[in-house]
Amino acid sequence: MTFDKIVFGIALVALLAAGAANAAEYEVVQKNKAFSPKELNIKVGDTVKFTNEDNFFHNVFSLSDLKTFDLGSYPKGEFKSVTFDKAGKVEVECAIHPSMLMIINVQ
Ligand SMILES: [Cu+2]
Repeated sequence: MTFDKIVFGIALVALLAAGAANAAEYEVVQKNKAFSPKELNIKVGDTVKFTNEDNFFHNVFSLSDLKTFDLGSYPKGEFKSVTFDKAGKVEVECAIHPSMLMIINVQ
C-alpha cells in the first residue's frame, strides 16, 4: 500500500466517523393519547425513537410519500426507532387512536 492510499484511507474513515457522530437521536413520547412533541424538526440521517408512556397499546405508522413505515403496536415502556434518510415532511399517526397525529420535518 502506498502512502497516498493510506492517507486517503484514514481521511475516509475520519469522514465516516464524523458523519455518524453528527446524526442525532430524538425521542417522541405517546402520552395521554397524544404524540409529544406534536411537531419535530430534524436533519437527514437523524433517528426518532417513539416511546409509549400510556397504560395501553399505541401504534406508530406513516403513509407519507417520503417515508412509509408501520412500527406495529406496543405497550407502555417500549419504544421503536426510525431513521429518516430523505428531506421533507412526514406525518406520523397511531392506528389505534385516529386523533393522534404529529409532523416530522426532515431538513
Ligand atoms: Cu394510540
